[in-house]
Amino acid sequence: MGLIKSKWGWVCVWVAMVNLMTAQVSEATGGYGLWLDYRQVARPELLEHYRESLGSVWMPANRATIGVGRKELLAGLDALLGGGVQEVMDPDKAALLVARWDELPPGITEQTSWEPIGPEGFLIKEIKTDTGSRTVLTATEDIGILYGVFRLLRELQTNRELDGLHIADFPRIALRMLNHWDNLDRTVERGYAGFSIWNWHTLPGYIDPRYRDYARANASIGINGTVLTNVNANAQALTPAFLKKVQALADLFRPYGIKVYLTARFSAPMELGGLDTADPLDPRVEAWWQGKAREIYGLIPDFGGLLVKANSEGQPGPQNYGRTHLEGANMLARALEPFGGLVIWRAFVYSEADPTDRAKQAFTEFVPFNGEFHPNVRLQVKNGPIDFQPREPIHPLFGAMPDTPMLVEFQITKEYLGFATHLAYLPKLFEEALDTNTHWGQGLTLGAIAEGAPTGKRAGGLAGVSNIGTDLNWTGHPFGQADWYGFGRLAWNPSLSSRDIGEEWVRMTIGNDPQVLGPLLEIMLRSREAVVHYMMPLGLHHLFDTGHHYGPGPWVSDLSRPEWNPVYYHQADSLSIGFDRTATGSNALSQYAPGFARTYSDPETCPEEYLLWFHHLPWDFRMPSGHTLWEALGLKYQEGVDAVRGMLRTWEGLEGSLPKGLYQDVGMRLQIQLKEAIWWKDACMAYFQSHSRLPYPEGMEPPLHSLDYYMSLEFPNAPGIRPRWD
Ligand code: BDP
Repeated sequence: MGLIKSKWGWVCVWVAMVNLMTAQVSEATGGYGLWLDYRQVARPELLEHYRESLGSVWMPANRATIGVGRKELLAGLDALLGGGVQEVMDPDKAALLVARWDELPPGITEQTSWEPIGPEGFLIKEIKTDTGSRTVLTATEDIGILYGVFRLLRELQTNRELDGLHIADFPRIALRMLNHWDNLDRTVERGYAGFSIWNWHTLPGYIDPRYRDYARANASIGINGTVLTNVNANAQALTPAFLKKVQALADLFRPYGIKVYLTARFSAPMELGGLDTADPLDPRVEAWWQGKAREIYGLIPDFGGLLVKANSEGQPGPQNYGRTHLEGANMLARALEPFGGLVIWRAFVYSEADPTDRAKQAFTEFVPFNGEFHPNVRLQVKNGPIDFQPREPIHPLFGAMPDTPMLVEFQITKEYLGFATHLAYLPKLFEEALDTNTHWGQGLTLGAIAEGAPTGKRAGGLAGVSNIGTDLNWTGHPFGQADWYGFGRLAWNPSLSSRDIGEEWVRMTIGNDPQVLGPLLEIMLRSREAVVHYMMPLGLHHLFDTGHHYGPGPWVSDLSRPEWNPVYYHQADSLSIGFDRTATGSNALSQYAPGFARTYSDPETCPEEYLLWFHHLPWDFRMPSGHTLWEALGLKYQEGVDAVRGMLRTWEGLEGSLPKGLYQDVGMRLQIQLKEAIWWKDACMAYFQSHSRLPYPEGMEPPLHSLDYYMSLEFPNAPGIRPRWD
C-alpha cells in the first residue's frame, strides 16, 4: 500500500487528546478497558505498514452511529499506531475511506465493487488507485460501518497482515442479546461481579459514563439487544417513572445499535393496573397491556420487546387462570405487534405439581404449540433441559418445533461453574452446544436454530445471562471478560471456534506475545472440562448445595420439591447411581430425534460425558477403559483436580510476563479454585462412598475430611443466595 500524506489539522489534536485520556483511564483501572484498550502495535514492521495504510482517514457522514464509529476509529487508530493519525476532508488524500456505500465517491465505488453481504454487514477492502493503494470500509447501513470499524481495529490489535485485505462479514444471528438478571434494588440474581450497573435511583438525570462504555463494549462484539431487568420480574419496571429511566438508557444505546428490552411480570395488570385478574383472555387485561405498549413506544419508538418467565419457579403466568403459555404469549404479542415489538417467552418451565422428570416437562408443555405463536413471539430455550449445568445434553425442544423461531439461552454468569472465582472458559461450552446436531431436519445444529434455519427466516437469536456488574473489571474474574466477549462473537457467528475466539481475546486484552498466548490459551481451553470433572463428571448433574449453589451438596434431600434436591438427580444407592432417562426410566430420550436418541440409549454406546445423565448403572458397570463405574468416577474427579493443578503451574510459569496486578489476581483465584476442586472431589466421593461402600480407587487422593465435616459446612454469606427455591 502506498503512503498518502495530508496536513495536520485540528482534528488530529483532538484525536491525540482522546487517546491520551483513554490510555490513562484504562491503565489506572485494572481491566476496565476490557478488550478495547488499544495499545501501540509492538512489531515495528507491522506498525510501519499500518501507518502507511491507515494513517489518514476520510469519514464524512456525521449521523449518530457514524459519529460513534468515527470517534472509535480515530482514537483507536491513533493509539494503535502511536499517534499522528489524521482525519482528512478530501477523499483523494485519504489512505482509509469510511462511508456508507451510497456516500462513497463514484470513482471509489467503481473500484471497490459491492458484493452482496448480509444484513448489518460490512466490507473492508484494499483497492488500487492511481495514487496508490487505499482501504475502503463500507456498508449499506450505518450500523454496518460501526461493526466494520471495530473489526478493522481488531485486525490491528491482533496483529494481522493487511496486504490484500478483503473482509466481508455480517452477523448470522438476528437477535444477539444480553439478559441482565438485575433487580431494581441493584442486587443481581446470580451475579458475582458486584451490583447491577443500572443505578435506577439516579436515572434518568444522572448518566453514569459506564453506561456508554457498556454500549461501546457490546457494540464491539455485535450485541444488539439488552434485557435490563431480572426474569424474576418486578412490575415496578413498567411504571411511568421507571419507563423514563429506561428511555434514557435506550437513547444512549441507540447509536450503538442496541435495543432495550424489559422483563414483564405477568400479573402487572393487577399490581399496576388495579385489575382483579391477569387472565390473558380477559379483554380488560389485554386492553391494559395494549395501553402499556402504547406508553412504552411513545417514549422508546424502537423498544425491543418483553421477555417473560411465566409459571416457573413461582412467577405468575397464564396457567394461574387455566390458560396456556400459547394464550399468554399471543395476548402480549398482539399488544406489541402494532409497534414492531417482540415477546420473548421462556421455555424454562417445570412444575411442582408434575411428578414427571423435570428434563421432560418443557417439551410436553410447548411442542403442541409449534407454529401457533404469533409471528412476533420467540421462544427462548436454555441450552440444556435442566439448568445451565457444567455439562448438559441439548434441550429436546431444539429442532422439535421447526415452525417456531427460537433463541438459544446460555448463562454467562457462572452460577454453576464456580462463580467468579473459578476460571472456566465458557465459549468452549457454548461451542459444544451450538455445534450439536439435533438429528432433526438435515442435521440441524443449535447454531443453525439460532440463525433461524428451520423457520426459513432470520428470526432466531442467542441470549446470554450477563456476568456484568459494578466490579472495576466488569466481570469479577478477569477471564470472565472472555466469556462475555466469546458469547458476543458466537452470537455474531455460531460457527466460529472457541479457540480462535480465545486467541482474539488474549491478543486484544493481554497481548500478542506468543510466549504468553500459548500458555494462556492452554489454560482457557482445558478449564471448562476441568470444572465438569471436579464438580460432576460422567453426566452427573445438579449436585449443588441449596440456595446459593456454592459448593457440593449431593446429600441434600429435604427440600419441599423433589426436583430441588440433588438426590433426585443422582439417585445413588448401595447398588447403583444415575438417572434412567431411557425407556425403562423416564424415557426423556424419546423426546429427541431418533438419530440422537439411538446413540444415548445404550450405556455401551452412550458417550461417557452423558452416561449418568441418561442411565442408572451399577457401581461395578464396566467402562470402556476397563475400570468399574465406581473407579472411573473417582478417577474423573481426580482428573479435574489434576487439571487445575496443571492450570496453576502453567499460570505460575507466566510470572514476570504478565502485568503484575493480573498475575496476582488470577493466581489467587486459581489457588482457591484448586482448594475448591479438591473440596468437590472429596465431598462428593465421601458421600457416594457412603452408598457404594467401596474402597477409593487407586490413583484417587482420598478425602481429607469425613463426610460429616463436608455436610456441616455452611455459607451464609455466599453471593446470590435465594431462599425462595433450590
Ligand atoms: C436458575 C437460577 C434462578 C433463575 C432461573 C431462571 O438458579 O435463580 O431464576 O434459573 O433461569 O438457574 O429463571
